[in-house]
Amino acid sequence: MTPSNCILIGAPVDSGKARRGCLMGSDALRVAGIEKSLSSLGHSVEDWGNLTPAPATAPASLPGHLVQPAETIGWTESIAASAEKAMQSGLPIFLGGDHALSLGSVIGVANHAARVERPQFVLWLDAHTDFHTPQSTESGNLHGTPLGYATGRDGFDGFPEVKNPVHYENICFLGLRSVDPDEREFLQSTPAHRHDMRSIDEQGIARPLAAFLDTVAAANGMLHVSFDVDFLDPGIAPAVGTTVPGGATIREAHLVMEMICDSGLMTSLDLVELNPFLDERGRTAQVMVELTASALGRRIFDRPTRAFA
Ligand code: 5AB
Ligand code: MN
Ligand code: MN
Ligand code: MN
Repeated sequence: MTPSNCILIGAPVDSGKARRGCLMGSDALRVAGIEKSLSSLGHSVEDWGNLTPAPATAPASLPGHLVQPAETIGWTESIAASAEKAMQSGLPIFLGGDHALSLGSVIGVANHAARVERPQFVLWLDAHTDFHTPQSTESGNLHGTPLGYATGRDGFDGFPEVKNPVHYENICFLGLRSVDPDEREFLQSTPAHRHDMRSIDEQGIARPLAAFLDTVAAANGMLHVSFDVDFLDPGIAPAVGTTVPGGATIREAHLVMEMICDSGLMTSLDLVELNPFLDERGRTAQVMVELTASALGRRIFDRPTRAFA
């Protein structure tokens, strides 16, 4: 595996939902040893510290039930700017923070991809599809909207302009098991690749992922991986506000990460939704760090470069 320049970007976003605690996630991932685990694999690691949101106001045209829209608009601006900058010199790893972080990280990396004239792909590891708009979300929690935003859906008044929307067919969801009726109806009308837990039970997790990675490779795409803690089963990852039973096992998750590593395609990564306040002796933070290490080269034995085809 080619060594990367990993750029740790703390984004302690906590405005994406009413329940607080994700702001501690960035530091918990550091305490769990993310820097050392990456450097011991031969990567260089820079830590850019924790970002703060740009000052922002929410326009009156946004629906009134949204939770903290101004803060999320500000975060989106500062995270997108930092993402674009980091893409020029390394592989950014966004240490969240809740999933509202990805409104900024995805548009930032997509702007970079457009500049270097490569298509942007997104692998969404999550129990949820996060495809809402400010109008369709019932909870008002913007951590349920990053993909709706980054694909250019209407209704995000006051948010930074999405200059390079991600194409639906360039998105692959793995781990779905909680999808709201509006998201479901809309997504079913798009060519996004959706793999719910039932299809993973039926065909395993490797096959759909291998097919997607092959598509990314064939297009010379850039691959953003967005890893929501609730992709994992709450039994192995309890530190999350939105637990949904029936998630990925520890081996399924490692296999996903190992295949991502073998593909050599990942160009940016989000680690989001970790709420250390709900953790048990740091074990969820530890699992996230170990899975990140698998995505960046930790392996049991050496294998041929492409373990799948
Ligand atoms: B997460 C729900 N769809 O909109 C909503 O954890 C949950 O970033 C969103 O995936 C979960 O509130 C957002 C019910
Ligand atoms: Mn989720
Ligand atoms: Mn597919
Ligand atoms: Mn999510």
